[in-house]
Amino acid sequence: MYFNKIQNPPNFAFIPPHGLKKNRATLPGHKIVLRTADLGEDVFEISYESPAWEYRSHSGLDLNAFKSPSRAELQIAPHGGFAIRSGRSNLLATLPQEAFGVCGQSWMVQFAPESGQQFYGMGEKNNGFEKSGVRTKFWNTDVWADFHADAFINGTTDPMYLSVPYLIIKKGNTYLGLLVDNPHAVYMGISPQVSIGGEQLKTELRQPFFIGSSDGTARMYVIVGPTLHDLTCKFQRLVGVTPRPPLWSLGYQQCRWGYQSYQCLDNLDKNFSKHGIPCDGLWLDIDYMRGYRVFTFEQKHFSAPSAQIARIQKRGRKVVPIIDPGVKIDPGYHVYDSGLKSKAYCKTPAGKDFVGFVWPGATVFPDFASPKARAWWVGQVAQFASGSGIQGAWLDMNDPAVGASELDPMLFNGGKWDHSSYHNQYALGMAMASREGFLKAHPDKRPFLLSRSGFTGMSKYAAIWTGDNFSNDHHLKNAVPMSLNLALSGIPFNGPDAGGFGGHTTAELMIAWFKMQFLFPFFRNHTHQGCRAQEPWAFGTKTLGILREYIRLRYKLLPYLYNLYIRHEQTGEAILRPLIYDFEDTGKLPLGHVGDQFMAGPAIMQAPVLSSSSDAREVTLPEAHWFSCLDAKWIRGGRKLRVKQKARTTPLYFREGGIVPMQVGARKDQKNDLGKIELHIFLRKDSKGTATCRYIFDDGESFQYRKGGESEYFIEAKVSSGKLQVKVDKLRANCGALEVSFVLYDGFKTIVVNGVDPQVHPLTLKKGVHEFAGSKLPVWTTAPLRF
Ligand code: NBV
Repeated sequence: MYFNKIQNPPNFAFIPPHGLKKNRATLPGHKIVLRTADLGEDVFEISYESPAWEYRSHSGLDLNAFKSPSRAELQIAPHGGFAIRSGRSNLLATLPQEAFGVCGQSWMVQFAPESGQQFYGMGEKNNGFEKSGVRTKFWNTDVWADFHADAFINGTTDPMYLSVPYLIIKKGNTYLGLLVDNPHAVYMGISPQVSIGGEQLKTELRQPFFIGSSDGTARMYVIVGPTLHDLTCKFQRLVGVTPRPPLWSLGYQQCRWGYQSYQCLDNLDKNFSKHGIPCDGLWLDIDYMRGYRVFTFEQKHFSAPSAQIARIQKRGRKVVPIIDPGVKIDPGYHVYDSGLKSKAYCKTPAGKDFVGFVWPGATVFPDFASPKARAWWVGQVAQFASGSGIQGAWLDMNDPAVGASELDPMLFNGGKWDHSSYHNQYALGMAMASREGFLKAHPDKRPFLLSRSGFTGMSKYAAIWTGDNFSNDHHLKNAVPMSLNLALSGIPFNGPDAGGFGGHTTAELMIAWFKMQFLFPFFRNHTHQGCRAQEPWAFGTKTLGILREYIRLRYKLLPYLYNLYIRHEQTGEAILRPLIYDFEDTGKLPLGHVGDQFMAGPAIMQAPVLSSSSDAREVTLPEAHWFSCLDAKWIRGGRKLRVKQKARTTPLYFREGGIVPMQVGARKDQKNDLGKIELHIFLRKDSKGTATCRYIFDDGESFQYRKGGESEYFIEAKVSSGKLQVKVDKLRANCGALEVSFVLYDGFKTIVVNGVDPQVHPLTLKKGVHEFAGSKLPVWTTAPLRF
């Protein structure tokens, strides 16, 4: 498979003008039937069907998620193309000729380009934040095995491990989404330049943009936002939201290829305690297994796995082992034997078990497309999880990685499905079955899974890390746009390996990386075996101090972060988001290309310095007032500014109107009490409008919240005649009462809480200094109150 070439429109036969009659058309090799549906809320299904194509997507879209009627309209044209219109404006239209075509089993849809359009999404890609000019394929790769080292060291590989064929089209402040619900190798050409031998050919006209796939039903969904926020919520509801994760998975995670034994875990645990660094997860890479046999422990590394894991977990850190799908061919090894008995492995066209070559040597692969094989895997995971007491796992090599074997002969669903119809969904099937296995083992514990590969709908089952990156500035720079586009593509819980996986990192890079990633949805430090030590204490005292500061800061902000996840499950809202998600793109201050800054939720903006050798950058501050942590004061937005950070500081901004729940004091370990918080209110004495916050807390680990087992408060704050008026509404307190102290960022004389409630008046405000992100912020604080 060529990864870097996609289909060329001139090779396609398109439905001719007036070629669509009663939604039917004939094309070489295909009798096309066009089926459309308005799913409500401006979500439309468009499906070109042919007896030559199958629909084998396991994305599990929720087509009933949309209740209210659409305002926009889908119109079908006589040449088989379509348009989405709202009132009198055309939001999206296929080309007026040559809209839908085929070339053998491949199909293509061409769209009319419009000036001013910009493009985003595309899941996990190395091709920048905005996608104009991109030519790309969606085919899960095992990046280090499939590309030359130059490409993966420099961060130019495409495609990568995960495929979500989803394109976001922006025009002004209107956003549309286009999801191709097709598991084969989908491709997109976003008005690509024509080139030969690396030279671009000059073309006068703007090229159309097109999408298509190598095979399978041409089914797609068009969603009208109109805002990026609304679009993301609808898209996420269509593909399924990430269920509320266990609190521990939001904490800092420590990993390394080489952590393999109880001894390693014990040492790590002691070091984190000694250095006063909170850390929730200690990860085990492949060497904990007996000869890389999945679902086993090497006896000399773990003499009593369940007791030893229990000992570490009792100290407050979870143990997270890697699980690879490849099963060693080894008669007598219980997993291999039972899989054989259950006919659980992928077949070749000759009906043999498909063999690849991975860590354990000759290996067979579970056939996740087959319900029976999935049920077998569920059982294996459940047994492993209940036997060892683990509550989460790391699913690697599920691209699937099969070593140097050609993939074509690896068939699915009992040998009935060709490779390309399930390849991109292999990790999805593995994640589905693994989650079910964990739930079977621990029915009232929220499992946490991290996966390398994935497909549309993946976030219902697992978080994603962006695979094997490198410890260099290219990967540091790629991380923000990649995670932002993942977040917009329905994969909210994601993050890169902090510090970089391949190559030796440096203290400077670690500092830049931690400052960038400490508020990412997922925060795990990981490195390759043989690379220099990458634990926070491995770089001397000064660096330790800075890395520790940013890890502690994540824990300080954990109540805020956790509530972003809660909100995500309720509405589909993104956690990490680009500026265009929260702000209008005005002609005065264009935001469409700002992919090196981000919002973490609605109230915090980070503009990290994405270089290990610089301390300055340009920041785009959208129109608003911002409390700048760098300057320790309020500054005006609506402009670009040049900023300079110090060794311990970073360009971090709170947006006016935000109320940010934080834990109390500096966090020196991973113990959390979400019922005792500080509410940081970002209002100035002359602020207009109301700041609001819905704060929810629960036990952080069980499913009781689904039966009302949580406490929920609604907080409102506004300035009136120089006083700060705060209202705290207790909606339910099923997880206990809330203790709050208020922290203000302007010198208010008075704060009035819940009107004239005598129980809480008079309230005194104490002027002080809040040490935060390396700065000393002037604050005014109240004593704690109970609600
Ligand atoms: O299990 C070893 C590594 C793992 O550390 C890494 O995070 C994965 O992405 N694994 C890949 C296999 C070997 C890669 C060269």
